[in-house]
Amino acid sequence: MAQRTALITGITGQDAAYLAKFLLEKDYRVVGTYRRTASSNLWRLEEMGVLDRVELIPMDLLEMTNVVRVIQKVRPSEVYNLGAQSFVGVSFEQAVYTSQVNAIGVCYLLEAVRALDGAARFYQASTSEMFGKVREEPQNEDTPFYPRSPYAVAKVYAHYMTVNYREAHGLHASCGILFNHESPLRGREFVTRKITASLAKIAHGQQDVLELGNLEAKRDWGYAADYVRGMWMMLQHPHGDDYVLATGESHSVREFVDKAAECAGFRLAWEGEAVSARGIDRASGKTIVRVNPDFFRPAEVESLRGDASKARRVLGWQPEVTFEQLVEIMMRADMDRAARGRLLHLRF
Ligand code: NAP
Ligand code: G4F
Repeated sequence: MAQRTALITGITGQDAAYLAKFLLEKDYRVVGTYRRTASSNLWRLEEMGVLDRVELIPMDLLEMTNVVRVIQKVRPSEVYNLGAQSFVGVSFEQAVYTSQVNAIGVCYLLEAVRALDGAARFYQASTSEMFGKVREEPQNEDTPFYPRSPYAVAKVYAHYMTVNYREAHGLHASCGILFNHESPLRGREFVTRKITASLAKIAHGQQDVLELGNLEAKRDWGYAADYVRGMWMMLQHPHGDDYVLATGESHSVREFVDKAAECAGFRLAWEGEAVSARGIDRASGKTIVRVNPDFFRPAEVESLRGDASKARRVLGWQPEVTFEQLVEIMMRADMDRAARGRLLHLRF
């Protein structure tokens, strides 16, 4: 069989690093697109040991001519659209930009695939954020959407546009409605990585306190490596379709903190309620976790829990890493980084 070519947008991101490694192991030619920036941000590909095996090509989802030329030049057999302004918090302040990248950018890409010959299989990174103010629990492919942020609204547009190109133009296009998935390669602005990096720094005497927003928000957290396998499985199925990928378990931010603190060698006692809540290290009596209202969102997604039974039934997909294992993996990686002085002090 001829070698398959996968084009991954957003190659500098978390998922792309795991997906690139996964596809290279299956002998794909992997081409990754990145935005031109003043400083290099290829550290994730380097950590995965694949930097020199991925072909890199500059592409911005905001520039339609660029998108079209990249598709024509690479002639991919599979396109994984992972590029996005992916941070929900920022989308409230950058609603227009987020819409242009996460919604219109996807339309450019779908048009480019259609114009080539429509043969490339297409994966769109849809999200559990689309369920927002949830209408039922757990959420599956038939649960109505109720997006609660500009990020999620833009993703709903991209989701239905992908469905429409499948139905109207016959593209092999699939949407993965992925619940939160994390790893040691997660961006530091997301709550899980913020927790593990900060607790590691506190354990190594490099930081005093971890400040968080809504401790009661609940998410269905899985491991990124499990989820990129699911993306690939969707494109191997004879027909494009939409699938939820999730663990089926939901945990609060507070539970994540408790488990991570335990892995970092702390035992926390909680005092106070809501914005006055504090996590106190039982051994030293010091407050190491507190709430800062600046980290609350104008509209919150309170609780998400996914039902991935369709992906299990049709694709044979299921997650392998549990919540407890995920926290351990992330905490171990950040303790190691902190020990080597590799974690900058960031305040977001
Ligand atoms: P991530 O680490 O934030 O990576 C996002 C990637 O998109 C980065 O490479 C980023 O480049 C790129 N990007 C941003 N703006 C772009 C633009 N204008 N043109 C081209 N590329 C652009 O996100 P992730 O966690 O890997 O997630 C991958 C995808 O899945 C995203 O679409 C996200 O919305 C979606 N998703 C993620 C999760 C999750 O829990 N991780 C769940 C559901 C859906 P820079 O490095 O230059 O910023
Ligand atoms: O880690 P988060 O920023 O992730 P969020 O908003 O769930 O979005 C992530 O998952 C989505 C899938 O559902 C993706 F589509 C999206 O691209 C991204 O990868 O926040 C998780 C929860 C929120 O409820 C937030 O309010 O944690 C709460 N939280 C509490 N304190 C905090 C903080 N979030 C952040 N980032 N920082 C805090 O200090």
